[in-house]
Amino acid sequence: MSSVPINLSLDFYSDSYRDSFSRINGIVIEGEQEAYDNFLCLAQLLPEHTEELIHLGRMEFRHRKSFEACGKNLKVHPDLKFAEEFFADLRQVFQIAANNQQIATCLLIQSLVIECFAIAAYNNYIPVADNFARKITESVVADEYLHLDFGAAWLKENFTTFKAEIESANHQVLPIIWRMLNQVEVDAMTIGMNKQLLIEDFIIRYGESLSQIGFSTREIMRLTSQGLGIG
Ligand code: PL3
Ligand code: FE2
Ligand code: FE2
Repeated sequence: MSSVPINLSLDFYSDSYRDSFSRINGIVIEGEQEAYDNFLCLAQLLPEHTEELIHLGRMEFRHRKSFEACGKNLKVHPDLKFAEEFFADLRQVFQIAANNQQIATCLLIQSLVIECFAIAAYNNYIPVADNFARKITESVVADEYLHLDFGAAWLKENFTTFKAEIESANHQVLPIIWRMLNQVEVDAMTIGMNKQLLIEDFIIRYGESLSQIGFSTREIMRLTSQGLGIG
């Protein structure tokens, strides 16, 4: 894969680029912070994996710092207020599940859905990023695969017990993800990303993970089209 920007006319210092980047940068900083909080919460819910989950959480904290550096490099202030609202619904679903000790739901949200969303977004951003952010994002995305693997392995091992819970969590969360994607579409386009590719990459990666944990192709079609308006 070539790393030449698709959109050669991107000006990383233009007002419109920096305006959109302030929201995107806020989203990834807040997203990494929430991922950190979620892994620490999971560390308490899964005593036999506490150490590993704290380790994964610490990576998220470093990701936050790394993306803060990307904003500073472009002299952009991340719009954290926007970002907090952006994640509010997803955070609420996670917190309710955590309070009810619904481990499978929490893992599906953080380790599958959010990580697949992040991997799709970061991989789409890398070819159009400035040099500084590209290197950082490449190293961040390598970590995100580990976070995805953790959840996929646990859900696979406990698939029969939690199949119905996983389906209901998917049902609750995917419409929120599509809404978030629509909300970020214009800013993502301004920084050179492509919404269609982002959606495709998310569906492919998420579908592959669902297959890995035990769902059939037909079930995956139903699960991934949930809330897309075709399911
Ligand atoms: C999990 O480790 C992190 C969760 C972060 C979620 C980020 C979602 C990104 C949404 C679309 C913006 C992509 C732009 C990427 C630029 C760095
Ligand atoms: Fe991360
Ligand atoms: Fe992660």
